[in-house]
Amino acid sequence: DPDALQQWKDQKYSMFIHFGIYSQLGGVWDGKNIDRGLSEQIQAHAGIYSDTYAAVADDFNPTKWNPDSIALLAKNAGMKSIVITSKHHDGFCMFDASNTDFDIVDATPYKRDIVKELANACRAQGLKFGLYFSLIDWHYPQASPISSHNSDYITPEHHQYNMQQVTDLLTHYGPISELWFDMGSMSKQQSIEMRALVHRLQPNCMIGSRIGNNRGDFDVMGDNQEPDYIIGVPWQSPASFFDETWGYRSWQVRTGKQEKFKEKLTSLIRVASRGGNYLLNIGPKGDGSVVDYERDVLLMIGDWLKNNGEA
Ligand code: FUL
Repeated sequence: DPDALQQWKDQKYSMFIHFGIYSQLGGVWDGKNIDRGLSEQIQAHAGIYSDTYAAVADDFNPTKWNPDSIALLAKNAGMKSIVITSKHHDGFCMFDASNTDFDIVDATPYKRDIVKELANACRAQGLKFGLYFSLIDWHYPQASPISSHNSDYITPEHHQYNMQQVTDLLTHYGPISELWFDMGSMSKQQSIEMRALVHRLQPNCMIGSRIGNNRGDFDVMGDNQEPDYIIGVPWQSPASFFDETWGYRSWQVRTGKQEKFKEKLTSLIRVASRGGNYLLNIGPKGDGSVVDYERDVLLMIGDWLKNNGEA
């Protein structure tokens, strides 16, 4: 649908959220700050066994998670949509998956479907709602094992498993504006099947290029990458506050807010003026609260946009 494509392009600025049981660890394992790799991937970087890692879900109870205030924050920041991690590489589902109990409803004391409640909150604020979905999975036994490059092939069983979860996500959560696939290497046939499934269930759902094999509707740049050339297709730059992590890191050293505000606003303007979408990430804490620093910088950008007639 050309309208859906245009609407997606017109968003220009959106919120990315990395939230999962890794948020609970905040970049710390066994009393040590794990400074290798991104904190949402701590399972791999700290070398945690799958069963031990899965037990983190037993204590995941983000009672301060407030979908309505997150949606309001995005709106006040001048953003037009929210894209949240429905499943990251650790395989933990932030929705009620039909084919595993390793999810927010079945495996945690919280028991509430985070994807569903955020979808509703976004709709109430007039925001679009999209989903990040990791194609690799460190929990599913039939998937390729953890590797250093995260781009292993997807086994036939794992592909069916992912297809079922994408079906869940596209049938129980209302209109999904984009599906942000990540990592793994699907075969051409698998990418074709996945694309067909998404568009059969929701023809207006835009697919990110990390689905592989040129089967995306828009190009996703490298993490924190901004092209300095004009791209002929719709595109997006995913951005994190700091290069080191997307998921919450309790010991992150943060530069001054004013400096960060200028840096991120500059990126937003650069991306939007070249026709791209800027997808700026927040990493809420394990209790579900938003990091003050991130909220403050987002609101500074939102105020600037309002004062300059851009929002
Ligand atoms: C990457 C992932 O491996 C990171 O953990 C993060 O989710 C980033 C947005 O995409 O490829």
